[in-house]
Amino acid sequence: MKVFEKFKNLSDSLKKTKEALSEKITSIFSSAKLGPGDLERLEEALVLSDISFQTANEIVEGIKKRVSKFKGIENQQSPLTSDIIKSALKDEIKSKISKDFPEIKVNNQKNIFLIVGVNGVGKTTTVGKLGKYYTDRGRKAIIAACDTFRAAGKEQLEVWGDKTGIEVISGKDNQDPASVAHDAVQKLKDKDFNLLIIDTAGRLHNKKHLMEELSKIKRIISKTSGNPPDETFIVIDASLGQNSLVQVEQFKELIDISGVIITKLDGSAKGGIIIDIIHKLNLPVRFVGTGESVDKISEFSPEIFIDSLF
Ligand SMILES: Nc1nc2c(ncn2[C@@H]2O[C@H](COP(=O)(O)OP(=O)(O)OP(=O)(O)O)[C@@H](O)[C@H]2O)c(=O)[nH]1
Ligand SMILES: [Mg+2]
Repeated sequence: MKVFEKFKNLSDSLKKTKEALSEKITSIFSSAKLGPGDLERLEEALVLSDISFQTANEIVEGIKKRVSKFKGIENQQSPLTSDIIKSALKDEIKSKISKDFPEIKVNNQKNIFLIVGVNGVGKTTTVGKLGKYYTDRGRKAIIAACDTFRAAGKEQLEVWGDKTGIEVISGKDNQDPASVAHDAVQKLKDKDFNLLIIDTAGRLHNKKHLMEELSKIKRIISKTSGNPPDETFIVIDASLGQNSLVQVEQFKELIDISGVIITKLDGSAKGGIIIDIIHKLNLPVRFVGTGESVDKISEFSPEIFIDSLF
């Protein structure tokens, strides 16, 4: 496998975020030499690009530290060039998102991924895409429809099964989703499969019974397979910006989340939240959804992210 195939479409899907960000910062960097208010304006521009106030502030403070000659800006002696500030900005963001996270847990074992998140963010689509992604890379994947709550929840996943040729484990309408999870894990154990990806119904953190249902699914997975899911990925919709950050925080309080998948990056200018997810929430961003069709998924790379934005 060529390395860059893992990151197919990542750069393209950041186009809107890049345009929005550069539109906001270009005027700041348009003069060759920067004046005293420029870093304040830069901070505002970062906030407008859906980076949280706290992180934007830290980035600007970091730039000040990086640029040893910064005093020159403040008293307007030997002012810094925009190139220096731009490269300090890039380095500062890079340092915030380049963390030593472990690899995604796909190994020689039979692995299980649980996919969670609020309504409509792109969970089912992502399960279909991930099934294909890993099948293309030699895994023997099955997918399970544990959304027995929404009418047509399982049919939607079955369509993905038809599209990709991947077997779908599903139950009856309104069947306890934990029992579907049990059947799926049993199939993973008994048959020649080595990756199970489980779709779940959309839910809000404040719906207590739905969150308990999720805990039950996790418990049944652990009991049936002997281990908790290898990965529990929360899916968020990039177009919701900082709101999706709140969703991750709320889910994180109730269940263990091991990584984040960001969908609809192709249609959003709010890719700046990626910085907060990694820096503030200390969670890896594992995949991004870059369109509706089956191959529109990419692994995430901090280096490509930075290089695409600046
Ligand atoms: N442009 C774009 N659209 C996406 C992407 N991922 C999902 N979608 C669209 O988002 C919509 C919702 O996707 P679903 O997969 O049904 O979302 P869900 O989270 O399973 O929804 P519920 O099960 O109702 O909670 C669909 O129209 C998808 O085609 C993406 O990466 N890019
Ligand atoms: Mg769904």
